[in-house]
Amino acid sequence: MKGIQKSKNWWKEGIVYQIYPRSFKDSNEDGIGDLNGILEKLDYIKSLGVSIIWLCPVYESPNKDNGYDISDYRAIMSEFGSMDDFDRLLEEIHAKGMRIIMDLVANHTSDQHEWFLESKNSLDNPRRDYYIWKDPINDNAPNNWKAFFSGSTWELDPQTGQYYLHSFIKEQPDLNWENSEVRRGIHEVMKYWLDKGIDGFRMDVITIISKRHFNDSPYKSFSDTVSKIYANGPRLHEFLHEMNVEVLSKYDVMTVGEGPGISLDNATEFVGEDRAELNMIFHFDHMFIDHGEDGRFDPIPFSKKQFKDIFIAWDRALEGKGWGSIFLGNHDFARMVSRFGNDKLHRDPSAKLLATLLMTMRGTPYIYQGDELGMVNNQIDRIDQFDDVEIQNTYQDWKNKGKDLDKFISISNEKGRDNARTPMQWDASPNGGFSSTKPWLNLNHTYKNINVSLQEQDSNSILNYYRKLIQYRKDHLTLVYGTFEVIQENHETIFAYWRKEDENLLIVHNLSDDKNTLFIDDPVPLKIEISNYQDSQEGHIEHLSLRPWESIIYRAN
Ligand code: ISL
Ligand code: CA
Repeated sequence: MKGIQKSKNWWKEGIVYQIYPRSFKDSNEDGIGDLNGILEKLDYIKSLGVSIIWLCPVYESPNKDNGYDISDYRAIMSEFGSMDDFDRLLEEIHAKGMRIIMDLVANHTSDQHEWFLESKNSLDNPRRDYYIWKDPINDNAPNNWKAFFSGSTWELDPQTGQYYLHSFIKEQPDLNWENSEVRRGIHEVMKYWLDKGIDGFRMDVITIISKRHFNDSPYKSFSDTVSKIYANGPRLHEFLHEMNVEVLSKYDVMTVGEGPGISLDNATEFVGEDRAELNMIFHFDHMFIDHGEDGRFDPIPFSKKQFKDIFIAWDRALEGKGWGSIFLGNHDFARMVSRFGNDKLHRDPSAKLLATLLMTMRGTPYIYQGDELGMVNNQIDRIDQFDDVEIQNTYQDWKNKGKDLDKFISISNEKGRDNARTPMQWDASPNGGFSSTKPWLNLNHTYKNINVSLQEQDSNSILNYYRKLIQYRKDHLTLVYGTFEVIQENHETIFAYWRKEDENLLIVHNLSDDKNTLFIDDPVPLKIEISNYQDSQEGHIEHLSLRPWESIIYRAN
């Protein structure tokens, strides 16, 4: 078989666990998760069997966007601890045989970063050109661009009379990557952390660092503006290649690039083996499956067939050319079991099915904290109980436009980012074992029934199912390097595929609240390896009848 799928690598065999530090574990009773909290829970993380930790931003930040607005790339946010705490955590992670990757947020900084403070100081400041400044046009913003979290992408600086570009909130000014000093500055930041010994980066909205032009967007829909104007600018791949040559190629590290605008057609430009850019990317085709023209607050229905087709198409696009990343949730989306499973009638089997999908498709699996417990979406009734700046800004926008605000709250409960950001549910004690004081964001209402402590005691729990699956993936490298061959591709709800290499594994999932039957051509004797139901069918099966959300890993002899 061809190239990339075969070449062995730790980041292909690895399983990533994503930590949102603010919500993982509070060690000093201020209601905010921190680095020492993560240190306290390293044995728990290790017990999952995962091998790579992805830490969301922990750098110094005014926290307008929870750490994605960085004011000093070389310092730790004081709420999270100190550089000594970080160094100890790094050492312990390595001592336990795990690795750690960090978030690199390089499209923008905080407006409190010294580069920006200097840049906005005067028109002729040496760092003026570190950011993107434009003159007003007819006393107005330079163009009609909309920011990701609503409003214009332009903010007027009264002191110098120019506007600066911010693709996200106004406290996140975009860096000017055309300036080689900016690029060198970011390379130095990367080296600083890599020289400390970290094992790689997840690169935040890396697809939008090269700006195409600054003309009006002719597109009505925001997603078109993003994919056709903001993302994939003319020098993007040049910048990524340069970063690889100058920095990444000198270390044994992994990289995963994030951002809108990555599509089936251009994916291999980022991860093609011959490109020397990135190892992996996060595309959003399945994550935006329910986004209408106006994005997440304009939700649309989707079918299970669409969902499964996206994974099939992506495996084909990367086959032999690049390596995939498999994820169903992160800190930017609602809980995966609430979106793609059924968190009411079938929470247990559907959470286990989605876990099986993560561990058996081709690509490196990423688990988001709490998903290993089957954590579900939250239920909030008042706007002031939300933290997320995206929710707050969009609420104001709806309010100004006279739109239905009750509907907005209900969409935020279903789709908003805060769902993923409530504190980790460790036990049933008053603050869920996360902290001894009131947490920065209220716990999800389910924490008394869904928590680590309860699931540790139950050999059948979702948590223990994750452990079993992870161990199985580590013992069966066919799940990493084997082929991916879909059967009965047109089935509306059953997703079934072979993974073949040293052994032949058939994985079947019924993505449905109903029973469904899979017809197997050329049946061979099948033995159950892992199943989320008792007494699943095995043997010589022609018609495989699957119960709601039943998911089975078979081995053929
Ligand atoms: O998730 C998205 C929209 O719902 C994507 O369009 C987009 O890639 C995402 O908003 C970018 O997210 C990343 O950068 C943001 C930060 O707020 C997110 O937490 C981070 O993951 C700005 O740094
Ligand atoms: Ca704390």
